[in-house]
Amino acid sequence: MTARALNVAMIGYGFMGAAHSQAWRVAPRFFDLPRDPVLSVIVGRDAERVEAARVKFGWNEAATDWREVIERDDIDVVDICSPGSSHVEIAIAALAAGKQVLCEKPLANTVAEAEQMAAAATAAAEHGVFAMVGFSYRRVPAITFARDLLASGRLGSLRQVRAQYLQDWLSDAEGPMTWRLDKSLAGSGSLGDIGAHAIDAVQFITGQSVDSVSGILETLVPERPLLGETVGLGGTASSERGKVTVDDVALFTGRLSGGTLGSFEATRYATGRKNAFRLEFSGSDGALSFDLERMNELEFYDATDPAGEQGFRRILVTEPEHPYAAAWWPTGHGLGYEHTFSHQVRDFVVDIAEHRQPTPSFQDGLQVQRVLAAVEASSANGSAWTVTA
Ligand code: SOE
Repeated sequence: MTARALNVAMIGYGFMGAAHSQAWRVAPRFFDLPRDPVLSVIVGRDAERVEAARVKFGWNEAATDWREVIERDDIDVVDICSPGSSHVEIAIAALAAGKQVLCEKPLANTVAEAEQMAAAATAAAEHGVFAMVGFSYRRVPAITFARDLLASGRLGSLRQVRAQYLQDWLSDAEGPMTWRLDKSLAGSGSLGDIGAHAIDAVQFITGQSVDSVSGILETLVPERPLLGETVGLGGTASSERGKVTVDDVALFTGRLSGGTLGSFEATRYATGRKNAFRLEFSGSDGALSFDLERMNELEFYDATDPAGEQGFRRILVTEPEHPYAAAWWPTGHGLGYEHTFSHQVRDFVVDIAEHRQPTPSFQDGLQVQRVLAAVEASSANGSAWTVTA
């Protein structure tokens, strides 16, 4: 039997628009889905550029007014891939119009916006209309598997967590401005863009929430050449300079609800580190270590092994019994960044078809937003610093 069509409208066509387009296209080819996603409408403000994106990413129609699109009866899902400043308005309007919503992370630019979104999502869920936030790394098989190992008690009691998200694409101080460096569009810098992933992954894997933090934020390069265009990662530089209004580096410590201590670092200035999202969990009976630059592997240390045989073992997370792996390639052939978005589509479609709240919910997104705000507050009031006597 052919699955009923699920008509998707996607707002935005930059980096995330490309990743989500691929996922909507590919997920139903590898997973048996209860609904069949149709790439119906791609939406952007610039008619010419959104039409070019439509052709490139394979959408049926292009449109420039998201308000008109979300009112259409033939649209089932609204997928928000535009900058953070637009999330609150689009998500709330889409939920009110009865559309299932997938929204890129971080959920919003402020806690107040995230609270409004979470309230709208709670109200909509009562009518079978659901909202999910796109913390796609939860769907890296090794990360899901780390969560499973921890939940099964293999690490004993968890004592410490280390999370680092290291990139270097801003390390050239003459690199151009992008919307990601403008607080009014992005909300924050490394903190919200990649630190949010670290917070979500730690909370997801440990099942604990980050309840208090002490942090410092720093902007290393305060001005950059302006771009001819403001949205997207590319563009041509002009001779004018724009002010960077977000953090470049975020460092913080956190206490988790179960008593575990965490240290966190998010930076786009880690020279030589391209997309090193590293997580380490130390427990009384074992430890786990992950690095997104080697995303098919999970290192596991079993402290109950005989002393002479102890050491981190490298698990290739590509066996059919590993999360998501059976749908793809034979053992050992490996997955990449884009697969996480296909897994996200798979889980989202299954949950909404079964009238179940998908995770992470907007409430989960709000929790991450509260942590981001707490780090900002801690940095602003300087409480992280004690001057050496
Ligand atoms: C998307 O999930 C995302 O967080 C991007 O917004 C970041 O810029 C990227 O580097 C990691 O993935």
